[in-house]
Amino acid sequence: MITSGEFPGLDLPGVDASSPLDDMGTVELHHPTQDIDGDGTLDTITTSDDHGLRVWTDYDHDGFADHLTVIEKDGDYAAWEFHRHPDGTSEWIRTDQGTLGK
Ligand SMILES: [Ca+2]
Ligand SMILES: [Ca+2]
Repeated sequence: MITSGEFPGLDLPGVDASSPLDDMGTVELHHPTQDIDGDGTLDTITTSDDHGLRVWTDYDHDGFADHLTVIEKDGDYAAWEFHRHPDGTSEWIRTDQGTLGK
C-alpha cells in the first residue's frame, strides 16, 4: 500500500526548471526527511519523478518551503527562493538557472 508517509512529496507541486512559479504561493512541507544544513532539524524533502529531481527546503522551520531546486533528467536546473513581502504578498524568485555539464 502506498501512503503519503512513504512518499511525503506526493502533494508538492510538479514544477520543472522552466516553470514560472509566480502564482505558486506558499508550499507546505509536512514531513521533512533530510537535514540539509546539518543543524539537527529535518528541513528538506526531495522528490523525483519522470521529469527529474526537486529539493524543497524549509530553512526557518516554519513548515513552509523557502527554497526549491529543480534538476531535470536532461541536466537543466533552476533554483528559487520564497520571499514574503511586508504587504502580505509573497513570491518565488528565481535565483539560478542553467544546464549541468555545459
Ligand atoms: Ca536543518
Ligand atoms: Ca520556511
